[in-house]
Amino acid sequence: MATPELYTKGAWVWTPDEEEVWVSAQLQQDYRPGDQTLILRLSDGREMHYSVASPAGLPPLGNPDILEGENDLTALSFLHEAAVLHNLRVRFLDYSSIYTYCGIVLVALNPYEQLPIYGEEVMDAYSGQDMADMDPHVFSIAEEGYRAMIREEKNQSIIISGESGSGKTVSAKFAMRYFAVVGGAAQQTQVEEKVLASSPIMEAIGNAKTTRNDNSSRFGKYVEIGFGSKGDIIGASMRTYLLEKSRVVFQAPYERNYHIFYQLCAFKDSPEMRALKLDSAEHFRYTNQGLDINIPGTDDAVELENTRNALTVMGVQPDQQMELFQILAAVLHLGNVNIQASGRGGDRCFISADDLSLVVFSKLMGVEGSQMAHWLCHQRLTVAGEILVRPMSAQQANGARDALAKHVYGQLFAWTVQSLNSALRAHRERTKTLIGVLDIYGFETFDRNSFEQFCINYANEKLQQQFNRHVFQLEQEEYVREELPWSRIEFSDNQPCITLIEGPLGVLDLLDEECRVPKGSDENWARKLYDRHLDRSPNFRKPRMSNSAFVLLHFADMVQYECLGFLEKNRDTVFEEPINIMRASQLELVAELFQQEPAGGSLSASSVRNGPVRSGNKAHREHKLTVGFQFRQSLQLLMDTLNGTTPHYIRCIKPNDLKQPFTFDPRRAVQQLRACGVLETIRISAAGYSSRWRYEEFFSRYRVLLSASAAQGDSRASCRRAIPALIPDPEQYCFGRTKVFLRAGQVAVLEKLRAGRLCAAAVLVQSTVRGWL
Ligand code: AOV
Ligand code: MG
Repeated sequence: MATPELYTKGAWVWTPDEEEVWVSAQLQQDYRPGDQTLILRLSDGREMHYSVASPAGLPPLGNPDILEGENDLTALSFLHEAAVLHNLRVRFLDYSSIYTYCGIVLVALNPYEQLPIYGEEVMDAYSGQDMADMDPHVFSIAEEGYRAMIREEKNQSIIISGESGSGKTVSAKFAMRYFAVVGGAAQQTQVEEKVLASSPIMEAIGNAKTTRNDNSSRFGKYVEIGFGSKGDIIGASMRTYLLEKSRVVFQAPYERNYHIFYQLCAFKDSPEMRALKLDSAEHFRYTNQGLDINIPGTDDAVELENTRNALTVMGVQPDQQMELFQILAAVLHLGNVNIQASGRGGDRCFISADDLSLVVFSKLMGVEGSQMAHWLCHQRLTVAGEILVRPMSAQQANGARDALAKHVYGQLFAWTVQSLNSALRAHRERTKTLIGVLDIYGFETFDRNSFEQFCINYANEKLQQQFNRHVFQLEQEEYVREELPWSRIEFSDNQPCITLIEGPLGVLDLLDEECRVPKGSDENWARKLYDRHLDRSPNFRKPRMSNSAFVLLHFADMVQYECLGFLEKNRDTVFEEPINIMRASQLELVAELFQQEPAGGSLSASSVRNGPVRSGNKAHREHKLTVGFQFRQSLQLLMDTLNGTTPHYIRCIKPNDLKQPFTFDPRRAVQQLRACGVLETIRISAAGYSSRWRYEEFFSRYRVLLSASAAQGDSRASCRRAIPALIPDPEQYCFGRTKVFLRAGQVAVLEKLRAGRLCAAAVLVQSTVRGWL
């Protein structure tokens, strides 16, 4: 790439820097082959000696000024990390441009500031345009997907990735809004409105404040928007992935439970909510563990109005809404039920008959309080065919109570998704093609990482692999198969980490096995992990100071997971008796929630058990699907779905950890760019071909452009004859064995020519017809 002749006195180069990652410097004398050092002058005037003998060799060269701020980084003359980082920064800080094309990927930097670039007039400007003519934007990617869907009659997907707080959910919402506006023009229906209304509802019940993001998605979501033959929206459906249920009963410092609880508490004094006996969120155990119940800049009361309006748009009537709120309030009261230890050595416990929280909980759920109190403190066991009732310790009962709360919330979440799906379902006509929008929880690491972070990071690992496979592996295999002249571009394959997690005897397998063995424990599982993977799996480490934690080297970063609690979270069991009581509730919705047996594919469903696993009773340990097992399956299904679409990628970058507007921390940015392979993506996009047609397909679409003589013979020969006339620059295409490959922007050129030709033909027909009349 960079040749020694370019290293002359006065040339600009990049040199590594602790703080800035790369700083620019000017060469003080010509470089001659054989020189060991270069003398550089940094912009602050300091001189330094740069060792050419280092493995890096000559430093990367600066790009010509004219390329500064370029909106597609494949245009850079010198393509290296320093140039990519510099350009993203200049665009972000000097031009407030948060979007940049990095080859086929749109990179989006989180501005942490509302920008006036999402209005309908902006959407109109993007609508109907070619990507090559448009400034990078979520809308340009959405438009590209929409046009490709119509042109190729093929399902598309917008895959949004990036670490926690980088802007995925915001981007997903703008993409969906774009489809609603662009696809909503044909008929005046409520479908578009409903598609948009699903977001605030899902955020209210599935998003929460974490230390990384004030509005962090704690579930994954894949929304498929269905379009009819005219490109108009006709419906949508949503699949969700593994909700973080532990948050319902526990929050780390400075985090919150799901937004909806605080929204309800903000309405505690409203007359219509009086029956719910709400209080300030500070007074409920399930909402006060994070110590701070507020999010700066968010008014939970206003948010509840938004949630309710959205529910109304979805067709959920006010009395049904109150039923939902009633169950949510009941969960809060359940958390305040006071379980008191009793018996010798505290092996038993009880709930006082006048425990107000229990009374309110039971009333709100339409169940018998005394029954509930009994079955929160006792369990039914079947030992050797006999049914026994055994008292629980206060600690066990607290665990059972929390498990019940999580279960109720999980069922309510699943029920809501189902209801939204029925409201969004297309009735009138059959969907022709779909565009899916994927917005999952981003990669995250906290002071303490548990099963939830493990699952979230595993999902991100899978998504990164889908990207690698599509962009690097399959692409290059196709070039080789089609016999194009091609030199391979290397990328960092994350298969070893995925094998470590989901392969035979991997982390998930060993976890499931430990959940099945009679005396399984988190400690034993840790030991098995060390035995199996230490010094054998390159992505596995054991922390020096702990025997109950392990470290995984993910594509994005190293994460230490604490084993404590993994088994229980993977089993996700609730006791059967409290569930039976719920099932018999006088309230329709409550009864309905618990009728549905935990379905195989539904990840928010817990497995119900009627005794403790450690009882050694075989009947209790059979055929249950663990959370990890189901999650692995649902991710595989998601990958299959995505692989059946033409993907469009948006890569969100979190430019600083302080949520500061337009602040660029180069170290954080470069870490994310490296992890997701942005540089390699630009390289392959610059060297490769963004579109391809089978010769027959090309022939049938662009027949109007071929002269009569060129259109003779087989389609391959015709294409070879015709294309040089249509695309003068031979660099812009390449003939493969069965396909013609085109560089970025060429399809747009051909489409314009075709449209012009068709239009001219139509005018001709019209004038001929007029002539006849
Ligand atoms: P995430 O979805 O990627 O994180 P969000 O989309 O929730 O991240 O973004 C986090 C916050 O960044 C938002 O609440 C906004 O305040 C701000 N933000 C992001 N994108 C924009 C934008 N385009 N314009 C203005 N502000 C923006 V997580 O769900 O935690 O992985 O699990
Ligand atoms: Mg999100």
